[in-house]
Amino acid sequence: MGVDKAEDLNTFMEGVVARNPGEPEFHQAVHEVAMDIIPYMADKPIYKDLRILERMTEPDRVVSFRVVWEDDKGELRVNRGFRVQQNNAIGPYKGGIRFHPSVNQGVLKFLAFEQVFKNSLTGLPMGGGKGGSNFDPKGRSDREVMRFCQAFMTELHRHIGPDTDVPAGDIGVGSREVGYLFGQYKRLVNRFEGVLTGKALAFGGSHVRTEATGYGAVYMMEEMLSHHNEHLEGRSCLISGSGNVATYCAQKLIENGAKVLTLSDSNGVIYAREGLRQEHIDWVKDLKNGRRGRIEEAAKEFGFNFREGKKPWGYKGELAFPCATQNEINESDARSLIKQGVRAICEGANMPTTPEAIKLFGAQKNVLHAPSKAANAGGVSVSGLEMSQNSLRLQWSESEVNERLRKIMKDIHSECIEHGVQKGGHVDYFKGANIAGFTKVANAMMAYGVM
Ligand code: NDP
Ligand code: 2IT
Repeated sequence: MGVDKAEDLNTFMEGVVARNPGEPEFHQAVHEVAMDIIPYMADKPIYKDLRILERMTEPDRVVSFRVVWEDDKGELRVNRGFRVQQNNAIGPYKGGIRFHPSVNQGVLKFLAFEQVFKNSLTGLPMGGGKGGSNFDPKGRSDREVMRFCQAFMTELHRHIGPDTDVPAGDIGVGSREVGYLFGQYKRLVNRFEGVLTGKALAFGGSHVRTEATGYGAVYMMEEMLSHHNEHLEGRSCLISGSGNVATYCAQKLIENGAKVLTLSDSNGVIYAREGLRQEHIDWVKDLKNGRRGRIEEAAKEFGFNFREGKKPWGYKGELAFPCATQNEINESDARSLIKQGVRAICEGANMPTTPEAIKLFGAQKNVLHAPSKAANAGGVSVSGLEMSQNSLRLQWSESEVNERLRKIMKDIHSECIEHGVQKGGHVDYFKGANIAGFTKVANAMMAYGVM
């Protein structure tokens, strides 16, 4: 980047930081995009004159509300709920809901901002949004989770709708929570409509939505490798997390003959020297969705190694799939992965790599690195397909949805190549995804005039 552009970036980021105090994850997400978009706009003054990037960093609106619910002991609990409606230039706001104690406005603004670019990349008509609460579902009974979801939706319902804003799951929100949320919405508005995605198959859900994010990340990895004349088969893989994204990522890798060495949760990492098998993944899914236990139990059950408080990045593996949470690969994790010969990183989680780690990977010409907004777009893509099916009042077959998902991930990869290929053939997937995601939204915003 030239001196002028670097100055532009600094000035722009100073403004973002001043307008959004105390929101470091949001600053980080904007910086990651602005680094590529500011140089891209240098010879396109129209974007700059119309302050498109500045407008994109300002959410259309942020709704914050009180959620009061009763626990099993009859005590009242108070949480905070949010919905960030970031941008609806190309379609209704669309994005997940996260229930985790770390949720705050800044975290949801980073996720909503990212979602705008991701949803644009899918090629489907979806704007970007994100919501959630600092509610911690861990250790809560089903009934407590139900009462919380009902209280949360009692406020949220007035802000969403099938053509306005369509939430889905994210950390701490899976099919159980989507069921409770959808049931309460339906009761409040007295209409059966596709206001949430990730619904169960019995009430308007789509085949492959549960699997879509993990499968999509593997399809993305396949595309990256095959672009470089390589394959998944026989490759050793490190996966973090053991929730929705991690388990279906593992499942698809195993199906493709790769060797999955690790899974993790916030307590530590399990390591299977011989590789995990499908029966182990099924067991982990039951553990997490049924008993809601800890990953350490899988180590005890199957004799795997367990390292408390550790992440997978200290192990040797060729392909890394961070599938837990933001900033889970820091500079020293990146050094360790590079030292152990990592070939590619495909981000299942949102913004799992710190800026310092991105820089380190970027400096290695033999390391491929797909950013979350491209690599995990499979989930929201099938959500978009769920919305289409709901509008049609139809349900497509599993193979039809899976084929569409494959095609969308292939197209996203092509878009990254189109905008991200560098001299010498190295692909900057971050740059490619940022530019491709940006242009569609920016052009729609310009068509609407000043607003
Ligand atoms: P789940 O709630 O199903 O699983 C989350 C997993 O990540 C759990 O193993 C959890 O461990 C671990 N985790 C969460 N927070 C932390 C933390 N602070 N430190 C260490 N481990 C943590 O969520 P998902 O699988 O749905 O989501 C995982 C990631 O993928 C998130 O970044 C999400 O935004 C992203 N994503 C999800 C999509 C989806 O369709 N579900 C779509 C696109 C992206 P523990 O149980 O100990 O908390
Ligand atoms: O981060 C994400 O893309 C999601 N949590 C899925 C969003 C969705 O609307 O399916």
